[in-house]
Amino acid sequence: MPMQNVRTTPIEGQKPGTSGLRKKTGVFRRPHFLENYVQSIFDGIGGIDGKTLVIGGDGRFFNDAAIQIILRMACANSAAKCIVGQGGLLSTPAASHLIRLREADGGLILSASHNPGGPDADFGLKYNGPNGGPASEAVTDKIFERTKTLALYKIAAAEDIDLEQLGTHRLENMTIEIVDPVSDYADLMQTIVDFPKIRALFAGGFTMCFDAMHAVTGPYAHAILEDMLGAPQGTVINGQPSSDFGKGHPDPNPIWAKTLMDKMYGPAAPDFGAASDGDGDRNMIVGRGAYVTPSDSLALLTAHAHLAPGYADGLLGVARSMPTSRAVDRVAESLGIACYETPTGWKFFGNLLDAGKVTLCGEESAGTGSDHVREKDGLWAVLLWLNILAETGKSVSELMADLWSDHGRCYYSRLDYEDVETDRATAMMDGLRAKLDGLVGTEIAGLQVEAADEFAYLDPVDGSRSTGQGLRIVFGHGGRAVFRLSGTGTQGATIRIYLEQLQTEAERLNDAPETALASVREAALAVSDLVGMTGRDAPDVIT
Ligand code: G16
Repeated sequence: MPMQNVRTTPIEGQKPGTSGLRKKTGVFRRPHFLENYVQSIFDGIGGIDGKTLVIGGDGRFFNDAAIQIILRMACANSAAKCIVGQGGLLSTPAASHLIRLREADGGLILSASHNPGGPDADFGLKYNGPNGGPASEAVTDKIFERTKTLALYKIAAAEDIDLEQLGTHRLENMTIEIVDPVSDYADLMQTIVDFPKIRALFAGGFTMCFDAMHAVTGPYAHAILEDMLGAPQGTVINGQPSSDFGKGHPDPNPIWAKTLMDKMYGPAAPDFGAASDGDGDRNMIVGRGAYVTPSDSLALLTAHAHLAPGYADGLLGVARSMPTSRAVDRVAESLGIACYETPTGWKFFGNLLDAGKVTLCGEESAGTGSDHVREKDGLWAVLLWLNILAETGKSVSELMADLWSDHGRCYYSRLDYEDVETDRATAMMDGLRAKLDGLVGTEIAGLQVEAADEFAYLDPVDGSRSTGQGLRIVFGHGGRAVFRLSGTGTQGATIRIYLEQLQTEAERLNDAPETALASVREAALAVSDLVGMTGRDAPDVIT
């Protein structure tokens, strides 16, 4: 079989963002684009000669064609083995688990997560290391450097592999093993949460709706919730993965998971609702008439994780990304465990998890996870919630009410301004950054500024420092506004404003979030002059 060395030239714009490289699908399909990036990954990690890689994706358009290219390139770069999810499917947490279980040297995950899929939508590729987690900044920097000098890539001229056929295939000297994407992951879940307890909950008539959003968790949810845990057929909706996610936006939040929200706030609402995203790492939790913010979900899971067998000995510590609300900090303090604050991006949790400093971690962007893998894990969060509901016998609303009365409520919301002209978004951030030092002690929209800075993170494990990680303004009485530019968008710039307001007065724990956050929102818009600087008078998405 001929191995080809194909001459190429560097392609601009291959800098990995918050979570790998995400671009329009059309960009990934341009000549050499994918090949250049894959070769840069292989070179950036020191070559893959004799190595084993896990490969899979969320099934979006171009998933299977891209996997065929990656396999031919892995072969030409002398990899020993590739383990691939059947049909090219692997949820991100399942891929992370497989890397760890098989002691692979890393993996390539094909996904643009919650972004829509299709020829005119988005595609993405990221490299995860031998610990199963997203590559550290040091590694992604090496990959990016390589993209700037690349002169050739290696690829085998070979027929496509049948990705549906379970078992072992050969491509020259490389072995390809096609595995069931669900079974190892389902086995892992049984070691963490109490399956018999949850089975008894469903047997007792507990009802649930899980919206797989036409994405990768469909097969996992059908197998685990319906087949193994006995939830009635029909509990999982939109459970068949499709290459364009049923023309939807596979982002589990109240805007994009509207079908589920309508059901949960309707007259015949089930006891529990949940959704997951394109690649299965994000989750949304909603009770009957009770949406739970991701920040509150992290706090709730921290408070009750010990009820599940996997965490019966308690938690070592917890971590949250900086923009995530400080609700979990309050729970951690009451438990007497450490709470770490990291930049946005799951990769920053890896060292803390590997070093045994934290057991749970999470982000406002609907990501929650634990040390069982090195990615956030949507279905795991849903199962842990089910375990807690089964153990306590309480409803979602009752659990939340208890959490707020014990620790206060951190009202929370995120405003997203999408596809803003990059220059204008940058100018707004620069303008605000320049003001920060002078803000402390001043009053904005009636709120007193207590602190204002640009977040930088010193990794306590490897001593690396990450700067420029978001502008934060802390107000008196538990208010906070954070400003960041998204690192996952594929068009223009996305400005994110994160709003938070603590409330501890018992009679104000059930205010409408918009009311509770009105002052912080007004102050955030005033101090940033967002409307004047960007010409946008309203956010595109509010979660
Ligand atoms: C990725 C990262 C998360 C991050 C999120 C949003 O999630 O893994 O850590 O919170 O993007 O990032 P940004 O605010 O920069 O857009 P996913 O689910 O898209 O892989």
